[in-house]
Amino acid sequence: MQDAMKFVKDRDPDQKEFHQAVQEVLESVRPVLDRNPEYGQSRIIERVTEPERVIQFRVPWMDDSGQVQVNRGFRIEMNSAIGPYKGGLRFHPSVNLSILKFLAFEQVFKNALTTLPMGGGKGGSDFDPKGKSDNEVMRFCQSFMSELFRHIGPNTDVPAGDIGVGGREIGFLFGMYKKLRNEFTGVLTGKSIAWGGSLIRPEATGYGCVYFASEMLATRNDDLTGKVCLVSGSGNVAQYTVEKLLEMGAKPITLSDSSGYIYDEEGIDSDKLAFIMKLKNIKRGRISEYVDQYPGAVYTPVDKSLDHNPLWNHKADCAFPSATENEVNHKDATNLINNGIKLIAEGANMPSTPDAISHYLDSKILYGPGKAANAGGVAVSGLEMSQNSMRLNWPKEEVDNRLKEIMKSIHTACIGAAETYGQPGNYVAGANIAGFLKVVNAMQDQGLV
Ligand code: NDP
Ligand code: 2IT
Repeated sequence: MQDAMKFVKDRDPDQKEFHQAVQEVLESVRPVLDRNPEYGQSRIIERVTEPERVIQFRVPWMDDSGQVQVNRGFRIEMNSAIGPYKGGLRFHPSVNLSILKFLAFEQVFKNALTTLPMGGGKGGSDFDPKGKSDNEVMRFCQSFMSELFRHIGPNTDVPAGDIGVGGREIGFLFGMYKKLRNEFTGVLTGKSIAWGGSLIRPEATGYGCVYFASEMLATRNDDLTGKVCLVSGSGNVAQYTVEKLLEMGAKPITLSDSSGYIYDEEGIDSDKLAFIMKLKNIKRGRISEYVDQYPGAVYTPVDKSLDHNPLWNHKADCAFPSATENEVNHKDATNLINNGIKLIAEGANMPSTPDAISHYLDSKILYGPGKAANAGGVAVSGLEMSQNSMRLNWPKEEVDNRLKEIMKSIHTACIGAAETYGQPGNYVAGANIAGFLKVVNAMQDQGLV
């Protein structure tokens, strides 16, 4: 196993986020490899860590002032053993091969956990939609799709949203794909309900994460009623996490963006959430504006000189990191635990650093890693694909019930795999082992391809 990690690091020494994601999975699946020498013989680790295909391309576009801009576009087609490549597109200045390979690698096992037939992929661009006009975003999306279209398709690779890619961007991307291919197909998910989308897809990641948290709490005869919750981010995942928490009778007290966070001691109720949704999704404003509207709340700007994020240092029962990778470090984990946190459920991908995760596991709190807890988004994307294939739309209740069942079955799979491999209650080991087994067994069946 150390050889496999060395193989991965030597090949791409600079891809530290990718190494972090691989290291975590390898540590979890060690007992699986020990019990099943055939995986070593077929060099399954070296194969599963190597993308099937990496596409990188130039994305030229013209801004509103007539200047030519040049961004980079990517699509990592990581693994297609159990279905077409599936995973989001991220538009953020931090996007590079390491970030997208970590996300694609996580996606492979997450998608396997959903029980639906989806392989794993991820893509995006270093384009920053912040501060851009709708027309600039449209021109960028059209240029991006004018290359991506030749690599994707409803049975090949089905992208969706992620950071910086929501309904607006999916609309522009879909329009260009349709024009170039002269085909109306389910090639992207997260589409508007009026033209092929699924009900509950916008809500799915946040709702799913809260359903997963409820399942975890139920193992300790507990539930979300009255629980004080810390939520980070204020985008798609954070918003619908708060919405479902409120429905479950919990009390969310924080939200953030990359500039700072708000703390509302009285709780972010549904009126306040409606304000946030309008602020973030329509006005594309900043979370700091919350305190202008609700002066009882406190806004704290990011202070890069601190060794911790003060958002994670409020007394609370549950935490839902829902912004970005490595946003909870060891010091934050210590603060959370010292303040009596009972549960952490990750809406974001890899939001906790490896030493934060060790701390959670040592302290025996309930910890739901992203690839299990946030799988509801891609699960409903899978349901959108099914509906598109049938040319049907399921009612809201049906999609929501299927989402609930899927989150329940992911929870059961995690618990089962963790127990089988001697680590009861460890959802990291459980998620990694259950996802890994499904993917690598399919790879073994399909030969050396
Ligand atoms: P959005 O773009 O809707 O929102 C992202 C939020 O996170 C914003 O509040 C943003 O603040 C904040 N954020 C982004 N980057 C950083 C950063 N570097 N530092 C601090 N804050 C940051 O994205 P989503 O809500 O869709 O995604 C959030 C997380 O959830 C990501 O990790 C994503 O991979 C994951 N995820 C998303 C799924 C989905 O269906 N959308 C499914 C599963 C996981 P700002 O506006 O300042 O950038
Ligand atoms: O990280 C993720 O699972 C997503 N961004 C959703 C991917 C999808 O295809 O819906």
